[in-house]
Amino acid sequence: MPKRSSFVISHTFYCSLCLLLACVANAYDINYSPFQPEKTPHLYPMQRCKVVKTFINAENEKTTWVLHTPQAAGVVLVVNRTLEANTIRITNRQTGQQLLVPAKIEGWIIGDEAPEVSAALLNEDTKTDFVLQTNSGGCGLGGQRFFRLFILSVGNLYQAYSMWTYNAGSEDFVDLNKDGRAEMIHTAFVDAEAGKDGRTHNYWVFHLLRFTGAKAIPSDRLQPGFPCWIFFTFSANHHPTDQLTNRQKIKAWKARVDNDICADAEDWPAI
Ligand SMILES: [Ca+2]
Repeated sequence: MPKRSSFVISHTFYCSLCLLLACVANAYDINYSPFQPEKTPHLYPMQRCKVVKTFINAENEKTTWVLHTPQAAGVVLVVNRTLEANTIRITNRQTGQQLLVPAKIEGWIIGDEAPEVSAALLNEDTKTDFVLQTNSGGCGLGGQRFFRLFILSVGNLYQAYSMWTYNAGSEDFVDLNKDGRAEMIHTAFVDAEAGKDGRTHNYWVFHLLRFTGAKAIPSDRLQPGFPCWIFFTFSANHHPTDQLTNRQKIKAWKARVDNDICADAEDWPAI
């Protein structure tokens, strides 16, 4: 095991640090974004699904939210919170047919607030897809961990695909190569072995994902500079790090993810 300097901080400590620094909520930490501040990319259109009805059953502590969906989607979207599990389900608006096997929602649903859900065209077809996200970190600037559930159209049905990211927000969804399709900027927080300066450090790692069928897959080739490793320096930094060799990045990525982000993330390219 490589010896780690005291500078490498644990996720727990980092979250505590973020509580102290908390002032701005943003997708990918704005101080360490993979873009220069004046070159923030154009956002991909997302439509927030607002709550239209809330049903609260105090006796069994169940809350049900019915969310607005675009008319063209032709679906009813319902989130259930119970003592046992939180789930989301989708049915055909006309027939009531179940279109999604009820999918489990991880992360937190706090108080009477429904989780954030947005509609967008994410995969390659022209049917509406959905993204649900919940916070699970409770940290502030730069450190909030989020659960994301993608509900993707496949034929006439929907399939769910989940992952964890940091600092989730609508700014994560972009069209960097301007081809009319969405890319998502995924954020990971990785520590690696000693770099060029002989010390160990933490890094934000940004990947581009694109949605194909029922999955999100890495698509870094669409934009030079991805995946992007940004040295966490306790002050704003937007420059790819030169601390690590390609071999060290590959090693650090595989060691760090280990099914932490999603089932496929260990195989995402590190360089
Ligand atoms: Ca779709």
